[in-house]
Amino acid sequence: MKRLVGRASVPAAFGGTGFQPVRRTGKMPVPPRTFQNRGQTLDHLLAVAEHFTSSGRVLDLREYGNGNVNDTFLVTVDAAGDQHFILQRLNPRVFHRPELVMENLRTVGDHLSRRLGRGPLRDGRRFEVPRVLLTREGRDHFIDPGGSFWRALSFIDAAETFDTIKDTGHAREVGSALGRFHSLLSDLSPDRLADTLPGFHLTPGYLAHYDEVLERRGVSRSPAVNYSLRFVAERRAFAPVLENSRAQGRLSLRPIHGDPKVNNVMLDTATGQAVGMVDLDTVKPGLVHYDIGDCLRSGCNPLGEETEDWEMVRFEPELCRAILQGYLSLAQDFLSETDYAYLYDAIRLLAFELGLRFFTDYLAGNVYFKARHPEHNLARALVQFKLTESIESQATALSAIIRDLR
Ligand code: GN1
Ligand code: MG
Repeated sequence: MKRLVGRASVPAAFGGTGFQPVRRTGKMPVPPRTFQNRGQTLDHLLAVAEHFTSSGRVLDLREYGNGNVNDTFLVTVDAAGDQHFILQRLNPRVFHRPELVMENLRTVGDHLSRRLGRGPLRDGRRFEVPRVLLTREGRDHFIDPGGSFWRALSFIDAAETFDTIKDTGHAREVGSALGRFHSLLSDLSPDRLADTLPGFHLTPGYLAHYDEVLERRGVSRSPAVNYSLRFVAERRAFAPVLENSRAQGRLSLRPIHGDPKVNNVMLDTATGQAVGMVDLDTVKPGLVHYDIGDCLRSGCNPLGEETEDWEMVRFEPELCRAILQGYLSLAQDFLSETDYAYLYDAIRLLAFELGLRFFTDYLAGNVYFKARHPEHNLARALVQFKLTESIESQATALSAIIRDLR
């Protein structure tokens, strides 16, 4: 977690003097992030935050985390109990039915409380996900006069997240958090969850959208763009690998997290053990392969997805082994032989898919992912394409790791 320093450091976008996202470690100085809620004043944000405080005053409000989609703030109050909470504005361009997102959060939260309420976990650990906080009027969200959808979540205390994996111990913890999450939800029917993001992680759909954007907007050529165009063209046939298997009934839908990247796993600050998962907006019915692939593409790239050294990006097989070990230590029971058969493809596909999504958004003019400069999504795409290449070049070794862990 970023340290709190007083209200003085108001993000530049809110008229403050300077905000530098803490995690960005690129070589260039980081310009202030562009906000999709630009124009909202700090006073407005404080007023929104106050709707979610049953008692106490808001002492501090600051931008939090590095999400690419929603606007997230950490709020500090002078209440006797929980002193921090997370305030978020859901991005309406991404979440068209925010009320369904809240419904899923409630369904998952209730299910997890029931499961965790049965007694301590076998390994004696705590495991938490954020709780939905209500407004003073008892609602799970607040719509401001401009129509923005706001909600508040509890803050998991004494825990922290990192943007990249530090070592194999950390990797095992990240994998185990996802394994725990899947295993705790394995008895929740996916039919109970709404599809809050139709098309999410359906690679053939992203490819069709890419074709449409290319056709509609054209593209100005550069070496990086040419590389990306070729990269996608050469992998078109691979894109439907998971969806075809699902259509054939070989893989089936389960509740998934949807975005289990490294910085969505909370680690206990004292022990380093995984104690929870955050960012549950993408929870929905899906293939566990999306989650496993996404967790690995995020966790096995030590340079991180925001690096500017894209040519140096590498998929680290020993981190992959450790993440899978952690994952399978808790999730082995519900994976079938067929599930295992698609794990390598899932690793390769999810890296490729995110690269395709970033590249498409660059071509479309940065309309989905927040971008700090016009080429930002192109740079992010190159990182994922390079990662995909590294995965492909280690296909035999990665398949052997999966076989060994079976
Ligand atoms: C987005 O907003 P954030 O950072 O939690 C995206 C994920 C991507 C991720 C890449 C709803 O997540 O799918 O993997 O960026 N979320 C959505 O960092 O599209
Ligand atoms: Mg997310």
